[in-house]
Amino acid sequence: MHGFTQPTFNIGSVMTTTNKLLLAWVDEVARLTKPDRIHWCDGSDEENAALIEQMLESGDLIKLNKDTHPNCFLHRSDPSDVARTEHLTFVCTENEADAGPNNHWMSPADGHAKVDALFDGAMQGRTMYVIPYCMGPIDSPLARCGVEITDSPYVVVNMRLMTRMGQPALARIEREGHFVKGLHSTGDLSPERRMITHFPEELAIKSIGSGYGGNALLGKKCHALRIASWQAREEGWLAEHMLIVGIENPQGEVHYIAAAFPSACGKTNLAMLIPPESHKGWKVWTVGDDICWMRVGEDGRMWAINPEAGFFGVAPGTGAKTNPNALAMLDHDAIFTNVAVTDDMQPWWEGKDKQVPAFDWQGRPYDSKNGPAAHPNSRFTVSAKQCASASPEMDNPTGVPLSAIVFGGRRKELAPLVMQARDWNHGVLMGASVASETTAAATGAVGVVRRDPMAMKPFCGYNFGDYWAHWLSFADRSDKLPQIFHVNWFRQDDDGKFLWPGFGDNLRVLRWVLDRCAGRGDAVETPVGWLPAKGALDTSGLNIDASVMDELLSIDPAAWRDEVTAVREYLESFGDRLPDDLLDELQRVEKRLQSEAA
Ligand code: GTP
Ligand code: SPV
Ligand code: MN
Repeated sequence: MHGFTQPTFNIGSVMTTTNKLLLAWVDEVARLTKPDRIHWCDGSDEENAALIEQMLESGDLIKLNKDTHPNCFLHRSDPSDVARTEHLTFVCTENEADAGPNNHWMSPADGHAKVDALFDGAMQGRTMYVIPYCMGPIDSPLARCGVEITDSPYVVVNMRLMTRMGQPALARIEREGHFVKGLHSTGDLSPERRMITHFPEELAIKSIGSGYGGNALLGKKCHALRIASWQAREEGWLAEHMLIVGIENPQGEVHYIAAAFPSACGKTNLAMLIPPESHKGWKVWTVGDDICWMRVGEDGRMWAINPEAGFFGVAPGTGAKTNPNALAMLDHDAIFTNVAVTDDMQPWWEGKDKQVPAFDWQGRPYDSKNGPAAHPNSRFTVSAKQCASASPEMDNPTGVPLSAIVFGGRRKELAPLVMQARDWNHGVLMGASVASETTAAATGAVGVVRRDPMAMKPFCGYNFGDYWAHWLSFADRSDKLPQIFHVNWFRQDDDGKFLWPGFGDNLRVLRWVLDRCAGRGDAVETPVGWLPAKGALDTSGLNIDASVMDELLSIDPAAWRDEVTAVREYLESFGDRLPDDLLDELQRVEKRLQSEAA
């Protein structure tokens, strides 16, 4: 006997629910996890203030300088809990092949048994928070609701910034009668007792042992990508690891682009870019910086929404030159995780400014011998409303129409600055072939090239073979699909210096992309795709050698033949789930590369 008594519910004044499913699930979870209290989150300012007060007292949050950064707080996570842990992330499907070789698999029975054993009594002495949330504009047919149960007040205050959380979400859940169930506990933070499990057939998530980002804010990667990608396949849409950005030209026309880059490879930066000096009259609108849900509309175009309401962005590298829009939104009402602080308690990270850090991300007096002051995966959480470039379309229930889809990776070599796919199927192959150097966003080695198809390697909730077949199926649904491109901002010279200035100057590349979508923009054909013709990319006002541009905008057929061999080996590892059309497409690229050699 645990001496367990039914906790008192604080429903009543503001929050209550008539949804029997939700009540029964909350009750079932309470019986398993045995919290001292249950709190239904309404998302109000008062609730948020009380939680922050409580975390300041417990030391979970540290107040930052109230003059330079009003309402900003620092959270230092456990030093063993600073990034997503992909080796502890599981997709639990009845049939192993449905999860695919791209996921760690467990049977649902095994998954539940293992994770429930860890949840048994996990919330003793703690408060259990029930967080109803909506991913996407609250009145959008593309939006989907979930409920996260957690014992972490840090998760509650982050979910409030990242999602539409509280009463309106609960009202929608009651109207619709269904929701994604996400159960989370920080447990004892021991990596040995950490598991992030997904049950797509039950629309359920159970995550324990981590308080960090994508492991704990279940609306984000767990729901909006792993579970949603599964739902999207069943329902005929796409849930992707993509930013959404609107590009306004001097004539006042706005065109939208969605772009998939792996974690810490430039989505937030591209979504908020500020045009270079030479680009008077251009403006960039941020619709989303991490996740995109899209479907073909009645007009045949691809329509996209950002299911999130805030940004959980990489801090290091965010500076006045690189991403001024991001820097400006971080001087009030923001939560920082694992950044350093100056002696007057301003948040600090490498690349921010010339100030000197006093304490590092672990709270130790800063000493360069201990490595960077801010953790390389330190992050900020902030409401999207604080972004100066936030698009008014962010709340549009129908979303925005996409002109282009861009894939990309972080590659020192090989991949040119930009190339265009010949058609949709070739574009799907381009996406499926993406490789990128690993970053600090996940635990493990950094800088190792790995395949990261569509930037979804850690996030696709089902077999990649089926996923590519789903992508290919869109070719039959419409003849007005976006054009597909591939970019690489990260080419380096022999000294490890970036060849392309990146950041604001990436607009030059997006302009060529949009020109191509409009049937303009000069291009040359290569075996792997269309590249900008000489002079087609506007480099006015840019101090860059012609020889560097040549290097960025050419391909090395011999290196690409090796690449394509590696791509074939990778794709074939998906066996009979690999769609024939994708292999046919690959074969066409191989043939073109061979005839180049002949
Ligand atoms: P997640 O939030 O992990 O999904 O990452 P993200 O794709 O949004 O990456 P983000 O924009 O935060 O960029 C990650 C790192 O790449 C930061 O340190 C940036 O400064 C750096 N970066 C972004 N864009 C560029 C670029 O165009 N060139 C170079 N050299 N670095 C860039
Ligand atoms: C990523 O790793 O791609 C992120 C951060 O955007 S997390 O929320 O931790 O997934
Ligand atoms: Mn991401």
